[in-house]
Amino acid sequence: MKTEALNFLTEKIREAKTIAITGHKNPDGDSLCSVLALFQLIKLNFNKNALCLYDGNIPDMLDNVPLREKMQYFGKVDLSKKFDLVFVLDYGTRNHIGGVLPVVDNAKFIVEIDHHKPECKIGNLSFSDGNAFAVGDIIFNMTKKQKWKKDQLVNDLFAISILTDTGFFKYARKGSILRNMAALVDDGVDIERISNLLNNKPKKDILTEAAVASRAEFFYNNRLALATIDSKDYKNIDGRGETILSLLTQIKGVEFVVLLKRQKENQTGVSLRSKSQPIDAIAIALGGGGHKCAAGAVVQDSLDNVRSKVLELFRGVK
Ligand SMILES: [Mn+2]
Repeated sequence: MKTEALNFLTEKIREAKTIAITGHKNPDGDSLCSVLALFQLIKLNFNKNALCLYDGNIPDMLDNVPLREKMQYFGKVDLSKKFDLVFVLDYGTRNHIGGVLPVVDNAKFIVEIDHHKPECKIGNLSFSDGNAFAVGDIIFNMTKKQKWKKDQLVNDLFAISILTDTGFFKYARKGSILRNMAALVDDGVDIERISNLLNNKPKKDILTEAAVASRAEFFYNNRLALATIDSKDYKNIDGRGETILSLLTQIKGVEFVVLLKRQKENQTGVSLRSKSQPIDAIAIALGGGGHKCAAGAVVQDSLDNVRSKVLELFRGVK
């Protein structure tokens, strides 16, 4: 992170009269909490208010995160307004921004902070780091470098970003993110409290997820587990079916987990997980993307067709 870029950013925040912050559609822990952490940092350090926008659904498990009430649904704001400064965090590609995209396109100045590959830069100023594990971690480093003031809310939000995007450190590949978390713990973050704050799923969710997992099919000598969320289940599941993925991944001998979601008659969501071998190429082949061992796509095709296509693609990596 270059000092000049950070100073330029500081200047831009100082000049801006109107600021909006957004993440990707259907925010996850990192997307939501990095938006809210930045909101609070701008308030504390620049005495400015920012509008926090989202599209899609915020999962119930994130209902208790600090400042959650600041998030505004894009459909309730004037999208034609030209903001002086718009931050786009953890967005992945333009397609992931959803209904907030007009606000980004109308912005006088766009700052992006992201950690996705491949890079699809849209900002006038970019803090994109494909090696970072969470956007919350990038903003934590920014805060440290700029010596911005932060409070307990910001610390908790950084911690939730980091914990959720690293799967409570399972995917942490560098010590730096643990050292940043250590600093947050020394600053008053209680990991057990945060973990309990996220145990907030509706009963129907967990029971549906368990039922979907129990109907999973197994292929290629039980190395691949495939679960299917039908339209009826889909309404009951909030978020991305992480419990299903986690349950199936725990099975001895299972290397790959595929979760197919019938979102519409001709639209199927695909989540892919792998214990070790990279599977991002499969997500890319389906028109999606993601990380090496956790990727996904939304395919405009029927569930049956996508199922055959995915099984065929896995034939090569089994
Ligand atoms: Mn993220």
